[in-house]
Amino acid sequence: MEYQSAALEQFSKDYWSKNNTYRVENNTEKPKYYVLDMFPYPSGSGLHVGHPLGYIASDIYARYKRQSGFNVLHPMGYDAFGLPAEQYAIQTGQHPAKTTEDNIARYKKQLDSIGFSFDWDRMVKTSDPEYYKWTQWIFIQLFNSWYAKDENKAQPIEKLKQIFESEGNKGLNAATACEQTFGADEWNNYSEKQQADILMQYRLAFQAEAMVNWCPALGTVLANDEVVNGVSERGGHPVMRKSMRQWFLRITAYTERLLNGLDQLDWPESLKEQQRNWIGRSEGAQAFFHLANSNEKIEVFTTRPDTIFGVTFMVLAPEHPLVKEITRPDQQKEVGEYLEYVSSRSDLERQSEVKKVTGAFTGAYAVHPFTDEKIPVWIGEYVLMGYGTGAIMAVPSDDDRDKAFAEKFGIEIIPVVDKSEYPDASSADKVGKIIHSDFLNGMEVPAAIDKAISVLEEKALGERKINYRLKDANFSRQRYWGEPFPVYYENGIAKTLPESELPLELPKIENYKPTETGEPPLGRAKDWTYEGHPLDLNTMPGYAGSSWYFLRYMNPDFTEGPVDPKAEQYWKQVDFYIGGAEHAVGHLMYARFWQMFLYDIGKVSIQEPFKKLINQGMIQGMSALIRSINTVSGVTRAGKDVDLVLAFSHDEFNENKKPDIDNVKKWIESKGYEVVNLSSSVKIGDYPFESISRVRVDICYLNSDSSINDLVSFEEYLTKLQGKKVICIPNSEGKFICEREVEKMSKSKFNVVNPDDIIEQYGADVFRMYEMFLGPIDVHKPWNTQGIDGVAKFMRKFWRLIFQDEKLILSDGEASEESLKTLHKTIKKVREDVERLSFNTCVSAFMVCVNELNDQNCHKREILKTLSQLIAPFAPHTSEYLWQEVFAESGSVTDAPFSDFEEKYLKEDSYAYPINIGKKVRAKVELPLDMGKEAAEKIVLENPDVQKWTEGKEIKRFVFVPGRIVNIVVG
Ligand code: ANZ
Repeated sequence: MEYQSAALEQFSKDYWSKNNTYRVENNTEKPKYYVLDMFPYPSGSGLHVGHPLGYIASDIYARYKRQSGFNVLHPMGYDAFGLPAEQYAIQTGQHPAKTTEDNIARYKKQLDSIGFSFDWDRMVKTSDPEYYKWTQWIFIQLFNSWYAKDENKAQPIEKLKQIFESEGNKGLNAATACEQTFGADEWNNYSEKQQADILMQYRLAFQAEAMVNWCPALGTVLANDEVVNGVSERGGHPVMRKSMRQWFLRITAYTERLLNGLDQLDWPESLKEQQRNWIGRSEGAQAFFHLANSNEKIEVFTTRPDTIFGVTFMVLAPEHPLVKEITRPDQQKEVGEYLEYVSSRSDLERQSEVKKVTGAFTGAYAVHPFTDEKIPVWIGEYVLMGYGTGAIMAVPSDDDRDKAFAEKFGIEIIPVVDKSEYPDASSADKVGKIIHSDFLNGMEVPAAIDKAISVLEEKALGERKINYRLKDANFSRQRYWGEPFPVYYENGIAKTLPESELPLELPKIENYKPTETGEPPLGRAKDWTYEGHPLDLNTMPGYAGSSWYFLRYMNPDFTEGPVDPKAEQYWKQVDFYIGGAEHAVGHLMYARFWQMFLYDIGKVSIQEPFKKLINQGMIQGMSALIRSINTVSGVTRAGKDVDLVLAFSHDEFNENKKPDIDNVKKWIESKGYEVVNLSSSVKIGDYPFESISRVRVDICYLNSDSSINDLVSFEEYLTKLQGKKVICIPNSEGKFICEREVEKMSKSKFNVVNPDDIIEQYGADVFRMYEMFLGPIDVHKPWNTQGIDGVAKFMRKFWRLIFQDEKLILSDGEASEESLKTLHKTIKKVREDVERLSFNTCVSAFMVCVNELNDQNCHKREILKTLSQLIAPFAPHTSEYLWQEVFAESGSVTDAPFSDFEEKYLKEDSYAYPINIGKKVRAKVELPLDMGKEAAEKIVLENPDVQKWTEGKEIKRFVFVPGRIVNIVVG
């Protein structure tokens, strides 16, 4: 029989589902291995060929590990809460749960058709109440915890209350925004509300008033990483800054652990660097500058306290609370106008437009702590309120932005670091000798930094300080389709529901928009109360459910908590995680943070969730384009002028070739039009290129060589697309070729390839192999259907080693030495390449192997059985069928051991000697490795390729280096 993928796939799928092949047990003696994919958000448009790339790679690895004797957990689920389903609900009235269910059903079907070894019994769905019950539970634990810096871990809030009752908060080393200090008596005399407000400032899940990213079009607050270039990542709507009371998670308590943990992880260095930058640790000092004629002082954060004698002005962020207070009356107007201007600017614009220097003088002066000089205080947009203290000491000699500011506003510049010994150093390099700086003079920068800090500390003018860029994570959305907060308000005090009330399920509402009074959609729910108290109206953001899903897969049916401790003891952490690079600082940071918190409260035994991680590259689309021009006149039908669009085959009309007028005429006339004076009408031949339109067309009309499959329907399609009759002008062979361009794969670019179509045409195993064959897993690469035929041909060739004309042609008996060599060298290569996740080179190795076996006319059962075992992780359907039906093995190939190689077959006994003639390699001659010089000389000199270069010449010398090279010196 010919290679018929559909039949093989059916056979294997039936077997797998009947035998629960992919069910994974927790109780086994086998060593464990946990392979995880980033679970998808089930969007309305289904999977395109880019999505499964990572899943195929992880599936190959999971299958390889399983065949190598591991108990492999390889689960899949859905990140099912999120905005698109809700936007769709607003437009159509359909409940997001229904949309989500429909999309999931489609995803499941698509995923199943690719033959993944997922254990679907472990599927989790973040929107399932049985799942989000535990997301809410974790939130409650965060709410009921605070961070003790001395113990360096989360602690129960009850313990904090006891501390406050007996000692107050003086000397308490906790992660908190609370600046107020109190003793035990004071605490005990506070009202319940006052106590609740203080505790709120210590909780790991807390509420606070804060400037947030408000997106009016989406009606919600967005996290920083959901805002790209001032617009929402989803939908591209404008985002503005607004002060609101919000839920936050105190991720900043974990900064040092998040930073230090990175060192042990086997992640790409670039990804770790992104996390380090996001955390943004800076060492320096916090210092105070008193204001002249005032009791107020300005607190600054600086990484360069050594430059303090170079401070010639100070800059406050425009939003700094002191601005109002210190601005002198004669500067009110200017400052007011400046504040107005700044309110229109996003943080991003303020930071990125470095060349734009703006500011205003407040009229106030500070006093230099060491020189007592008066220093003008300015406001400027380049100082951000959200970083450090929102105020800086400006040192124009050593900071570029301060320098630009000083130059623009005519402020003095005092050089304080002599960098003459470091001619290539920039001011950011922290090198040089301190000058004009009193007690720091003559010191090198690093020593001067230390000295400056100790003097500041001695004089109580400042202290050593480490600053982080990382901010507490905003955790509330004013949306419907997310986890409700298990929180109610009793006399204005936020309280969490008892565990017995979980899950707090999303209420049914008629309309998913915010209410008329601007409340979130949950404001529309009837009786949204707990024991008569109002429930919180916010829902959790998308990253809530995805911050711990990998733990739930370990035992999704566990009813006593989010994570089954026994299962966790066994699976511990994800050994290998694969997913998109876009989650570098969002999901991967939050998931690490939640894991560390769960570790602190004793729910997991390991601090880092993902031991090894790789990012798969993006598969780009190959857009198809045509060039078209409008005819204005010169073409008629039934005596009347008509307006046509001419679309050209790319090889007929491109940057280098102008269309052939006779060919154009021929095609127009063949469609029943009359060409009266075409060249004058459209000036083909000297047509200016600017007025040609390049139009993207749907790639579904294209063959794999970019030609159009059915020109008649393509013309109809173009006519519809352009709203005018389009005539296609093919090349001289009657073929119409489209131009191709590599772009992001997207519906709007008509370049989306659906895996279903590929699988239908070529089969799932060819699809899997082809995705891997496209290139190294972690690089971006275009989807180029051209190569798929090669992979399909390879599969057919493999098949024909076993079947020919409906008949099995396997032979028993011993395989030749040559075939054994081919096989074992392939096993070695595939083993090594799978281990280093180089799947594309594995596919090439299979191709080479099949070609060699074919050349050797090898149909040996022994060889082909081992080969199908080896190829099983890549082409599981085909292998399963062969394993059971042809090789008559019992059980699944999934459990057959991964083939091993024997060293004895890897030894080469011949070598293709490069033959150097006149200092150039002119030929290659294969000789046995044990052959001596004399015999070799004879064979080499008789070789026709060699003779071409030696004919008529004298052989002066024949140099033979065994196993390396032959050198022939001719005269
Ligand atoms: C004086 C100075 C002299 C500074 C010098 C730099 C160089 P990183 O490394 O990113 O932490 N800065 C502090 N808070 C700021 C804010 N809210 N907005 C804008 N800039 C701010 O940068 C810390 C440095 O950035 C600080 O050290 C401060 O300028 C500035 F030769 O102080 B420096």
